[in-house]
Amino acid sequence: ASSPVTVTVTGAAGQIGYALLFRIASGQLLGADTPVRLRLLEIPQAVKAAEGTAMELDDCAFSTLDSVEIYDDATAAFDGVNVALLVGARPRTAGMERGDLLSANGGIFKPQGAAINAGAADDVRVLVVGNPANTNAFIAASHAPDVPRERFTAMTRLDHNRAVSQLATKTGAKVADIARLTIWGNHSATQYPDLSHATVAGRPALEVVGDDAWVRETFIPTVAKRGAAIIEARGASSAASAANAAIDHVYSWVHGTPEGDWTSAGIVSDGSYGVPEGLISSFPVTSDGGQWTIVQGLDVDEFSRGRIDASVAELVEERDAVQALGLL
Ligand code: NAX
Repeated sequence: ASSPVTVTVTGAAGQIGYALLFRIASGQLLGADTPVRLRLLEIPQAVKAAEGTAMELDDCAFSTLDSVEIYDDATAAFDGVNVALLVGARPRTAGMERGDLLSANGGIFKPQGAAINAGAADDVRVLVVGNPANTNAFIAASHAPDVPRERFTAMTRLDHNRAVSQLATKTGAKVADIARLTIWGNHSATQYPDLSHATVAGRPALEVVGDDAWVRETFIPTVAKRGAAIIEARGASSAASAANAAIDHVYSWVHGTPEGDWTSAGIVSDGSYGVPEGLISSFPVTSDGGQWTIVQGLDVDEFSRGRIDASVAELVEERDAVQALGLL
């Protein structure tokens, strides 16, 4: 077996944390041959709950789990970290203005970015799950000037997986037959789930569906509003599916994406597809096991252009707002 990999999870005592930690510890994140040194970061009030989860992790007797440590200090929690999963964030509560939301999250992601800068391993990979995920990743990256910006990513894999599932159901195909689907832009209601390059068992998805109205009036809003539909049904936000998507994102990053296919991830823009350089936006991406690469050369028709531009405009607004608040 290889030497242990240090994985730090923030918000470890939250509901996504509870769905995520056991899968990481059991080897599903990095593989069955890679021992995991798990670190849980929480706020002081939630440390006791995290200790309870750590007891349960012990009780699983996972052969892949090297150790579990609990922290309420970011600098210590990220010292030597190889994979950082930033799940803990300040949710929007009733009556909260966007500025308040961004400030509260700046207060979390600024020090965490600085702590990653101070102590992370040279090969660190960061995934931000906590919302607003793209902008939180942008804030953290801005406070980690010594870490290459492309190591900071934001999760849109849950949106991607939701879109794959909706398309498979509509076409009667298996999920494994769906390829080349893309989520563009922000992980928010403005996101653009794009079927224009997707295939179903090798055939163009739009041809198989044969119904533009379904794509525009049902598919896109269903994917974009799925989070709200889950809250409505469960009385709590997506947790197991979000944890699953976080596992998928890191697994694809570390193990690579399959030949001929791609996935979706929020990564730093190099200016591709007219997305301003430096923004953390979702793109069609492949991984070679080391780094993400934006799939190049896709045709963007007028409808797609409008949808991508609208979501990217929201990312620009969020960036300008955090800049005005002095969070960068
Ligand atoms: P919970 O409220 O259950 O858990 C959040 C945890 O974070 C709490 O235990 C809290 O104590 C902890 N926390 C807060 N500040 C912290 C800090 N500074 N350091 C360490 N821990 C801290 O939320 P949960 O349902 O687990 O969701 C977590 C985040 O994921 C939320 O921001 C949520 O909006 C976001 N989501 C993102 C998704 C995505 O696709 N990118 C989908 C699912 C989810 O909605």
